[in-house]
Amino acid sequence: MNVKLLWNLAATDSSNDSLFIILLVVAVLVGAGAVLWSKKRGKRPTDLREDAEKALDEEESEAPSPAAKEPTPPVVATKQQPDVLPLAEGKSIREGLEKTRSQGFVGRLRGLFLKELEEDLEERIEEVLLTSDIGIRTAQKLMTTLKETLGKKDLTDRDLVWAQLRTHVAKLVLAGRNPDDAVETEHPTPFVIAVVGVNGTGKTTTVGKLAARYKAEGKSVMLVAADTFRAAASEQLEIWAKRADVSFHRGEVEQDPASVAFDGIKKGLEERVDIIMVDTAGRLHTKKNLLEELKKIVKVIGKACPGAPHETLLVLDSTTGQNAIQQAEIFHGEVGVDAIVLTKLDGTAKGGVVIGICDMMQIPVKYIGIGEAVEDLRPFHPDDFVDALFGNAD
Ligand SMILES: Nc1nc2c(ncn2[C@@H]2O[C@H](COP(=O)(O)OP(=O)(O)O)[C@@H](O)[C@H]2O)c(=O)[nH]1
Ligand SMILES: [Mg+2]
Repeated sequence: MNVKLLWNLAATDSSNDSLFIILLVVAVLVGAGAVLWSKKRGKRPTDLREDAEKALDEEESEAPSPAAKEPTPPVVATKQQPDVLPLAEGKSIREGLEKTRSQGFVGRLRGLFLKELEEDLEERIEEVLLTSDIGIRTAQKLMTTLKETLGKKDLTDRDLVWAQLRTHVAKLVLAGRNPDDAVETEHPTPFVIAVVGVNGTGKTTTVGKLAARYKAEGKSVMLVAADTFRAAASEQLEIWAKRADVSFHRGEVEQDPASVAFDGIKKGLEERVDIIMVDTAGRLHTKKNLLEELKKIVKVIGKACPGAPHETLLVLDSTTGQNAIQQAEIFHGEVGVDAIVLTKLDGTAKGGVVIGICDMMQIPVKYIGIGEAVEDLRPFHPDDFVDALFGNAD
């Protein structure tokens, strides 16, 4: 429509109606023009800004990031972690064994002697030993030796009985130890340790604590998370690796645990670490196929590094008492166990199980766990153990 025509119309017709129509037409024309202009020029400024931001985002996500250029290496470099755990002195072995000392068989024996001496003391001692967590066979052995070394009369002599018990227990817990153990021997490098045991016994915690211990001794360590059943298990080990400032290898989700162990050991060989520890899943000893899988892991470890594992460490939870002995028998039968770690002695009065395990298995107990802190995993020294239990009879 012509603007001049409109103007003439307004000029010739002075009525309000025509003025309203003219204004309406002008408004429509201006609006349509604006829309056309905006279409021609592009989008609204706010749209444009949003689009620009989106494009930038896309560009960023498409640009090869440094991480995307190379596949993320499975080994987590932990060198930059500053919070390396120092090995504090921690509680004493005696404090860690307090429950066994006061409430367990040692406490019960002590109780017998604190009371008025009873006629049937011999039977009472026997009863305490037989119902303790030492285990029946070991308890019988202890009782027989006591009777042989002490006459009936001496069995009522508190100091004599105590001294004899201490001597015999000290002999039992030496079982399986090589007299040369005290001598520093040359280990192959890397020294590969397979850590096995039932779920929840404390394998991962033990691996973490050992890593911190080895690191404090100046050794380089690689931890391998071959427990692929739960993602949380690998994460738990990774946290320990970071805290101890050691290398770590985990597999892909649902990767075969044996192949994770293989890759981890190869990685450890490449990094030339001193010690490689393979943490495994809690193979329920009652499930045959799971034990078969554990055997496969052990075999594959040997393929990755001939002669490995140089040590198969069985972790047992001492709070399970006699069950721990049963587990030891089964694991030893299936994969062969070189040394035992008995955890959670701080939380139980069943510390007598250490004596039963040593006697029944004739495998050295190498470490004991007396708490959750890093320093609470202690090398097992038979003398200290016996001292902590029987020392200062009062
Ligand atoms: N009190 C105490 N707790 C421990 C000890 N060793 C391990 N634990 C705890 O036992 C639980 C199970 O340990 P974990 O290492 O996950 O067992 P895994 O399933 O065998 O790997 C964790 O809560 C640990 O902190 C110990 O010596 N004393
Ligand atoms: Mg675990």
